[in-house]
Amino acid sequence: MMNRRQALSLSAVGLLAACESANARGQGTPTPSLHELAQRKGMRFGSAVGAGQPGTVTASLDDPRYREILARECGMLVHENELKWYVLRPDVNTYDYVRADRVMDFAAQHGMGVRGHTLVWHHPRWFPEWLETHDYGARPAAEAERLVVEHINAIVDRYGDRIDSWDVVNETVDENTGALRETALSRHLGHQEIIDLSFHTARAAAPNAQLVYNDYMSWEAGHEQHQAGVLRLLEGMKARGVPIDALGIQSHIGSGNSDDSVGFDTAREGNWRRFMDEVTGMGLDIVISEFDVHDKNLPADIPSRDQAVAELARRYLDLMLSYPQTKDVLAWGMVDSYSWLQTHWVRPDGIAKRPTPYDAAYQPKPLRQAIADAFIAAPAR
Ligand code: 9MR
Repeated sequence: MMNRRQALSLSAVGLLAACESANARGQGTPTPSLHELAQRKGMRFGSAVGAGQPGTVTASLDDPRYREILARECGMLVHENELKWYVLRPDVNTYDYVRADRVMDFAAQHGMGVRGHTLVWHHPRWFPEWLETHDYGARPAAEAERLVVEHINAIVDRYGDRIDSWDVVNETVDENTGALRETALSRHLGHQEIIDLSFHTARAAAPNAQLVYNDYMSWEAGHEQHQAGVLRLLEGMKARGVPIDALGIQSHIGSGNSDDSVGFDTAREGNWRRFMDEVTGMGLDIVISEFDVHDKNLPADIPSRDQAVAELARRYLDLMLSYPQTKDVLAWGMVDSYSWLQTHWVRPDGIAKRPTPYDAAYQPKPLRQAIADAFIAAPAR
């Protein structure tokens, strides 16, 4: 029997389909899986998973019920944090693969693909402290180059046969100015140089993998500078012959990800289509790389909150999947209790957020149905 809360939470979008498919295999196991639905249209579906500090939101891999949802719904995984420099590289000489390996092992056991996130998160906040204080010596540009090349080669050498898509550079465009961010590496080597070097190195190390620039410019009002900066970056890379295959559009949609974000849905669809047209017009593919729907500014009531989240997701995915260049869709987490948004920009009323396809009781939500429906409605590619 479904309890009242679960019945309510399913009452919004796609109620009938969700119940029918859930009942077919017992509650909480809708069929076909999201990955199966994606595959029918020539796409893939997957999720982030974390092997972080046990007992925290970053440790979803430790939870057998989370693993069960991944195994059932996903054809691919992405490390939430485990390939980042600040996790892998405790100091200049050490590579600590323990946590990253756990994700790779789980993916292998279940025959899943893996996206590589990320070789160079070119953002001063997310490099380890030692990269700032490192002694770059008499030839600092050469030393910065050596660090980047060595890092990329080491990671791709270890995982390259199992990772077919890399976020080579992540978030290097400043959201407010559209300019490239400065880090210790770019100070020594140059902004453009560090990006180009990363992509050329990745191509040489992984000649058959998809190489992606990944960022969080989104369709909401207020993202215009960010979008323009990313377009400038991509155009420059194409003009210089830098090997890039796709743009990773993180797709953290909804309430906006900042303390002063207002409202829930400030999408500017016409403007966003122009952005998508420009990107795809450069011959680039699209990866929806970190999808979730931030419900910070929605009223607390669960059925209406879930419905608003699902409706926005459907509108967004319909637009995105109308581009045949969109081939992979990855959720940034499958279960609400493990979402990064629980610990970032807490709701004024302090209650838990509901940004992912499954609730904290591991039951599918209207958002899960919205994703399924978007795959069903999408043109084949
Ligand atoms: O979900 C990730 C969270 O656990 C980390 O604390 C945070 C900083 O490393 O990164 C989060 O993931 C980010 C991703 O790597 C890049 N795009 C934005 C994501 C959400 O912040």
